[in-house]
Amino acid sequence: MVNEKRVRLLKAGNQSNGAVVYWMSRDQRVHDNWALLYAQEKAAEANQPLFVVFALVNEFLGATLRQYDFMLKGLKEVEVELRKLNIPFILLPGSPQIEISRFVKENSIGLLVADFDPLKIKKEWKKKVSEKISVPFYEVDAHNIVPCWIASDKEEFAAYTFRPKIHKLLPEFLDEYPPLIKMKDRVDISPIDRESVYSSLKINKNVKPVDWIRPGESAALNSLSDFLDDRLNLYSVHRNDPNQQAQSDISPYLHFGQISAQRVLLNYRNKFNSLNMQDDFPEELVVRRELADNYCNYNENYDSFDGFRAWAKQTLNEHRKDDREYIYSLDVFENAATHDELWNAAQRQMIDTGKMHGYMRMYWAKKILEWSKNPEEAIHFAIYLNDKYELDGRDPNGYTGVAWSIGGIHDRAWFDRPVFGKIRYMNYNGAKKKFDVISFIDKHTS
Ligand code: FO1
Repeated sequence: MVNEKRVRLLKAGNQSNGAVVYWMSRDQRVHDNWALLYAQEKAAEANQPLFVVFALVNEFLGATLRQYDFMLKGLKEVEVELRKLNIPFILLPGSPQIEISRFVKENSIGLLVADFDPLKIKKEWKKKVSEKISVPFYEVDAHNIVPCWIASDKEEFAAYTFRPKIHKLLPEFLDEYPPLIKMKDRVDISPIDRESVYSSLKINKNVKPVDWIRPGESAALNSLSDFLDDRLNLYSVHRNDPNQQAQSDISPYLHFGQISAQRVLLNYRNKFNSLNMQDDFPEELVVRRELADNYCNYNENYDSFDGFRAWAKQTLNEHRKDDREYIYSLDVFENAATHDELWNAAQRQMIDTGKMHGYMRMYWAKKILEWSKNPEEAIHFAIYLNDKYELDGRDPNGYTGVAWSIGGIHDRAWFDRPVFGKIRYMNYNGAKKKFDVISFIDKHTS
């Protein structure tokens, strides 16, 4: 059974005598998916068929061919895997508020389940769908281990205020997933004409797909076991060294929901037969990631200057008129053409691989603050570039990372200095103390 605390009713309604639909969006996987498990429970209770639908939008927050390629290959695997369980998967191109509500009506669907997502665009989609349907509409947090609304009912100040809440609740929610069961009868639906759907996408095709990572649920599980078996010790020692392949590299899979953080933590715990939440990896995977969902869920200005805390706004405002040694346009940043070879190398790594190293992301964003006309422009540039080139762009983690770097969200005030004010400063010399910047630059200088 799915823990009821993972579920909340978005819209009441009378469940009619029809199939149950899981509207898949954030959690694009078949196994380890609480939203799909809950939808199957409801279908079994009502003795009704179960459909999974995915509303495919033409352009999602600036996503390019790079991200759509990764996502669509993952969805292909979802469709094949669901068919083995007699669960039809339907791709609905177009705007979700129209397509989902139309699907519910035309197929006299009896109940609708969606997965949780703190982003504004997703809340808007759900609001519009709620207004057009009259059947019960549930939302399940299939992304977080501790459901976002259970972990905290407000915007948290920092990791140290949030961590104890997560640690206390984790035992209740870190439970094993039940298996998805095969539905008894096949429901045949017209196969998806993928080619026409894909060709109708109006996306920027200049940002090419990457080839270093295989998309999809099974590749995600393989990548996890490789990491746990071969690279975990490297991670704890070298995770902040951009020259080592020491990061887990599962963030693209987590972003598209091709693997669940709960599966990752369960496998991590099984490997050690115990779970020490003080370790770096669980801290990053659970506390930091759920804190990002908390920030985006409870602060609708998560992607702008207005979302910053009063102290940060004040200090940045005090320094608006400071001399900027360099001021770069978006074009100069995008083309990695600043005066700083380290910054340029990080930008090229992101353009070439779709994944900038975690340590470099902080340096990269903070330098955009230092070399932009004002903080608003810095945030815009950082989000634009991150979402255009990162595989895991358009994610609460990304917005929170930019807000931390440029607006000190979840960080404390530091010593006052030009441009940054009390926002934590990072510079080339600091990076040089941490890792071999010359070889990082050589590696990423085309
Ligand atoms: N979610 C959808 O429901 N439909 C889409 O067509 C869609 C496209 C898309 C493209 C790039 C990307 O990074 C994310 C995309 N998402 C889409 C959302 C994604 O599934 C995640 O829910 C959010 O980006 C993270 O919260």
